[in-house]
Amino acid sequence: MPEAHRPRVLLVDPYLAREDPMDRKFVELYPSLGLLQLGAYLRAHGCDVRMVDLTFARDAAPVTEALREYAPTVMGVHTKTLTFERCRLIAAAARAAGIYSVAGGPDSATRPGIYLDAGFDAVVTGEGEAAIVEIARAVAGGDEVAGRAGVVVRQDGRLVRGPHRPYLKDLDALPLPAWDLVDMDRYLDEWEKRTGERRVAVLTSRGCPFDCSWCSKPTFGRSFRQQSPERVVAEICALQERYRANYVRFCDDVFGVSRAWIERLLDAMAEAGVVLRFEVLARVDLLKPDLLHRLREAGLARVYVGVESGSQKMLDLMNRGTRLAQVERTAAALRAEGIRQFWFLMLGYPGETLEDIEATLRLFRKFSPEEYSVSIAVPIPGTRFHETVKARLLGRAPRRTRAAGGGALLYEAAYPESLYKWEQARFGLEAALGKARNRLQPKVVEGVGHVADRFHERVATPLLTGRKSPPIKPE
Ligand code: B12
Ligand code: SF4
Repeated sequence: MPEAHRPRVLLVDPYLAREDPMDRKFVELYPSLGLLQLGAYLRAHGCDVRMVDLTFARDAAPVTEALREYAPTVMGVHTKTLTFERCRLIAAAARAAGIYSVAGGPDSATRPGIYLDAGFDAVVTGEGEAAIVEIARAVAGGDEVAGRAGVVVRQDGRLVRGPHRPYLKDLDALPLPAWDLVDMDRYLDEWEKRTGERRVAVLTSRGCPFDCSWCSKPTFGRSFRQQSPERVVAEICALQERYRANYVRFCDDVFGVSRAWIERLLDAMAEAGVVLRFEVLARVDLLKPDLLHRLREAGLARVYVGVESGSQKMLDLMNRGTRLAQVERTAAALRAEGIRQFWFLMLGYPGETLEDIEATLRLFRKFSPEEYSVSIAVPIPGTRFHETVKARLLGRAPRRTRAAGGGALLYEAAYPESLYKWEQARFGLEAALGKARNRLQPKVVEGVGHVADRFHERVATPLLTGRKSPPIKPE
């Protein structure tokens, strides 16, 4: 394509780490793989690409500068609920500069109308690669964008949605992410300072075939596609050669849905002589002890697991598809292998009683995971959970970060918000006691736990719920 007709695309990551309400120390920083993938694809399809990554910036000024200096054909912004307000400012800057703006990513896919109202010209609701190329070419050629697959625009006040865009079939055909679009050294230096390791993010699949009733999957739905193990190893080798990466976070929704695939990946890594440490997010039903052993030998250092609840009744209500016996087996195997475990737990899902919460706390106490997060269930629009509680929503703006992050109660649940907050604090104390077990006399630790339990039973529960507490059973 002649240089003059090449569409120029400015990609923007509006995430500003310094403004993340989660403490900067705890936020894990990786560049957006979605945008790096779009950048590589756009280049492979004849577009010129630049990117403004605000992660380490002070404010959004670099976007205005790039709009002026680069004068792109199209600006494409990655959206998360957390960054909505900044997206609005960025869309206004593009409009003022007369530049066509497109939003994509999880938040705008869930609520495209809000983004169009905020000033974006179009929203891409699913997989972005083919859609952004089509939009860039259409805008450069003065063609219509409305009606294209996977694209939503507003016309005469009405939302015009194009048909669903089929997902890319062959993920191996995608070019390697365009890491050069961001300041990789800055990310790696941050990691090296914090952990001594050069950490990078890698994706081996898109989507998830499971169907947990509270999970929102706005971009890839229930589609599930995997790269070949060879392609994954090629990406890791490139990251090692170019950036001296020695730790990989596999960013898949669920790592290793197929055991045969994991075995092949481990073989391919061994064949290529890849030496690294890595972490994954996985399901307890997929992590059999013998597989964990092999994974640990290959460098598995940390596993994020969605334990969610210590009550089988709750796991069934959530349609998790996991058994408590699997949770226990996996937690024990992780401990035996010396692999760090990070548990995700959820409180306040419909149907949960105080006894169920107690069961979750007991499970937590039994295994003392090294890390955890316990959130208050967030009903995300489009999920079955949201459908169930729609009539009982408390009308709090879902975009409030505290709420979006599971720190606030968003619907009229069985108990008041104060009870859930108190329960979160109990998990905090339990975690501290778990850590103290190695350092203090067991009697002291048990004593503090006992006093906290009695306080919960006799004071906190009656005060916060107006009901008697179920008796706390000893282990
Ligand atoms: C890995 C991951 C992380 C990693 C790495 C994040 C990163 N920088 O990429 C870490 C742990 C650092 C992380 C942090 C956070 N995350 Co996160 N994360 C994920 C996860 C599991 C995968 C993201 C990913 O790489 N996907 C693969 C790529 C290829 O897909 P994609 O990004 O969606 O991009 C595709 C399309 O969406 C689209 N697209 C995306 N952007 C654009 C832009 C344009 C213009 C177009 C046209 C298309 C387009 O095209 C892309 C290619 O097809 C998702 C869950 C999920 N499945 O999306 C959650 C998820 C994105 N994270 C989420 C959240 C809330 C966060 C945090 C805000 C948490 C916090 N601090 O409280 C932070 C924000 C940090 C940040 N830098 O933005 C939420 C966002 C929900 C929402 N509505 O906002 C998700 C959806 C999880 C969830 N269900 O709650 N996260
Ligand atoms: S919570 Fe995890 S396993 Fe369940 S549907 Fe969502 S991504 Fe899949």
